Amino acid sequence: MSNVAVIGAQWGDEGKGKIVDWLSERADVVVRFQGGHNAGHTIVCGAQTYKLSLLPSGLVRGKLSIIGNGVVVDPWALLREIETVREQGLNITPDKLMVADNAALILPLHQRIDQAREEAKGARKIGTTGRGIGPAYEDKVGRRAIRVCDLLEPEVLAEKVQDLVEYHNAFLRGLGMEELDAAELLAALREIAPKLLPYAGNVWKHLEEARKQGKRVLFEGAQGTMLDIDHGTYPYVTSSNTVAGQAASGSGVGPGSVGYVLGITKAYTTRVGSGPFPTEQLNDIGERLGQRGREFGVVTGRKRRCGWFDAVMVRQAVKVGGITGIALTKLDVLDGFDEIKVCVGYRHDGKEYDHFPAGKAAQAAVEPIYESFVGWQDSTQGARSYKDLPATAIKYIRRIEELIEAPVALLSTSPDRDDTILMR
Ligand code: 2SA
Ligand code: MG
Repeated sequence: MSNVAVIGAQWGDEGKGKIVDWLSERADVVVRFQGGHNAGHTIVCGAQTYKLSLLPSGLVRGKLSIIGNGVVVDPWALLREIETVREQGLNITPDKLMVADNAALILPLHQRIDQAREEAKGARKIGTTGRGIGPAYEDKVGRRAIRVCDLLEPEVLAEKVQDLVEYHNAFLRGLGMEELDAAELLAALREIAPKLLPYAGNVWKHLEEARKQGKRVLFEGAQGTMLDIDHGTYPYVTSSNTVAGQAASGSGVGPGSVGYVLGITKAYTTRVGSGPFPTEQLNDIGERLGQRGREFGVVTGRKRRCGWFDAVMVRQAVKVGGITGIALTKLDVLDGFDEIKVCVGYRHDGKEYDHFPAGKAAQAAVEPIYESFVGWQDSTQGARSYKDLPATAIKYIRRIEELIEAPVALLSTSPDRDDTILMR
């Protein structure tokens, strides 16, 4: 196996955690390259269920796990998560976990701004996870962020904290909100520094060493392509690039090192938060998908919106992200439906579209064009071989492959890692 990048091909929650876990057995290093503790990966490992947010899933299998420079790191959340999984029996030490010294930090002020903005927007909110992701990336791109390495340089840290607080206080004053106290923030950072710094390291050099030694790297994506800051349903997106290209710049390797790009997609569609969702089913079908699929957010517990599989959207994710093959998850949630629908195009303003238009109004207004399938009554849950699948389910999978123009390489038939069928 070459290196592999695992990428969400929808709006997140496609079941990446399980697939990453399945693949991490064959990998030497697992790397997160974007997002932060807004991600939620559920990993079922024997009797234990781990709910990871910021930690790379490879830790569950004792693999060297890396948080790359493309991730925004909340050091308090990271240490809390390390504590939680320690209590579940995972021993996390600096020789198993490395955090890029050039990664930007999420600070308490970012979370405060994120939540205050969402509240102010009311019905027009993005539906963020409230973890401070957007404001932290804004500071990074604005060249003001505090980075992990700043914790090693006391004078630089003090100066940067002062500048950052002045910048934000100008806004907070304007909004009549309580201003930030630079001394307080500096003290909090100095306090957390000795707990975080043992994990800090030079990630790109480490990955170069791994490459020379022929080690296999697994890049673990979070969220999904339709939440990508450029390619997603802007502005209802997260604040990072979620596509495979980001695996390179978000960890410090060349694009050629990313290897096989495995896109993960559910056999239907879900999204959390606001924004367009052409195939959403605000009816019994959506309810049934949500119940059977246990569609609740890992981080926030929010109920996910549910609808039919959107082949146009996934095809777009395949193209913009260079997806080599697909892992199709949660097929069993469709068991027992008499009829199953798949979106194969959109209609808007008297025109037909074979892609998701970029405009906000157009994205909200497109009407899906459906192809209808006969469902299957047998259970596909836990199937471990292709020949165990009903003929109509196979037909559904084959048609999806045609529509999205990518092969289904893996089929996941339950949260259990062993219930995974290698299709080709
Ligand atoms: P943010 O917090 O700024 O990244 O939110 C912006 C949008 O991105 C969506 N988003 C997600 N969508 C699905 N899953 C995510 N992770 C958690 C999970 C979510 C949870 O895996 O279950 O627990 O609610 C995730 N993270 C961000 C978010 O809904 C906004 O639409
Ligand atoms: Mg998730």
